[in-house]
Amino acid sequence: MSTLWHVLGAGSLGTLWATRLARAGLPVRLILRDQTRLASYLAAPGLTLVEQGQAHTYPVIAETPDSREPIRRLLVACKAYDAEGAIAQLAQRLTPDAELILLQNGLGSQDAVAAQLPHARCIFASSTEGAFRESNGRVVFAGHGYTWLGDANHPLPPLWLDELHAAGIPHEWSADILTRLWRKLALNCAINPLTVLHHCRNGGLHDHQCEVATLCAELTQLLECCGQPAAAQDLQTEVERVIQATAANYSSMYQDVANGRRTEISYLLGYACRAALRHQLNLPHLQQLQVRLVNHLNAHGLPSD
Ligand code: NAD
Ligand code: KPL
Repeated sequence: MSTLWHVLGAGSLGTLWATRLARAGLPVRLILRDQTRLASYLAAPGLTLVEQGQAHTYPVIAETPDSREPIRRLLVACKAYDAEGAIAQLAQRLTPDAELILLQNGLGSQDAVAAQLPHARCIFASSTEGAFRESNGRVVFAGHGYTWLGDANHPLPPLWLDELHAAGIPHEWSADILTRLWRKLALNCAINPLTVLHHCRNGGLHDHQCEVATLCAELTQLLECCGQPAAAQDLQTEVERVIQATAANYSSMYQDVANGRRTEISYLLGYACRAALRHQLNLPHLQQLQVRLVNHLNAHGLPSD
């Protein structure tokens, strides 16, 4: 009998994972924020995944954090700024051998969760899959990609990776998940804030090549100083490649701001600037970028933490 997959968060990635696991016949339970959200889910139960224009609905059972059932395997699919609080609510329900998969972008939230749960295994993930929520319970699979999973403390992969395989979730066990997360953080720091400040698609950064190059040089210094030389390698070339490959897209941060949603700044640029400060590293352009972004968010009535 397979272990029940508890999925925290019925947003884009949570639904993308829950529907594919359910489609493979694996047991899935959705954890919703509160009774109000549970009541509206129960009014039209099931999660819908739209893939290549085809919608399929899967009958996933939902509950709230205060349900009593023990949790052995938990996919944490909320935003980075919600992760610590969400886990605090569930801590009592986690079994002594519980495993968590943390899907959050950026850095900082994973360590905060792991520190709360010294006995649980926390597996960090970095994903290039793309999905967006069309309406409550309905998610569109927008970009095929990959999810790298890893555990900096235990090199051995968990046996349930087979279940991801069965569910058609493209993934790879990564011995250097922190390098992947740092590399993605650096890419996001070099691209996302500038797209917000210049109000442009990723490709619009072709007009700001000097600014991008200066940021890449400072981010390279930061990665090397933080013991992440592999994540620093050829960073500028990679950033330029991503800008080119995603030229027509709006960055995730641009979309958050455009839709009046809180950004994950504190786990991306904020994390980078705090790391620089800790290492007494002077990175004036990165720090100036953060000041500009915080001012921009404040001017738009959005939180800057
Ligand atoms: P989302 O906002 O679509 O979904 C998050 C969900 O978590 C929301 O439904 C929210 O209500 C729920 N939630 C928050 N706190 C909760 C709590 N205490 N209990 C229960 N539910 C709670 O976010 P997303 O786009 O799925 O992103 C999740 C993470 O994955 C982010 O860190 C994001 O950067 C990363 N990511 C997303 C994508 C994507 O394509 N959407 C791709 C790669 C990485
Ligand atoms: O991950 C991204 C995002 O928009 O968050 C890319 C496309 C790499 C831009 O930084």
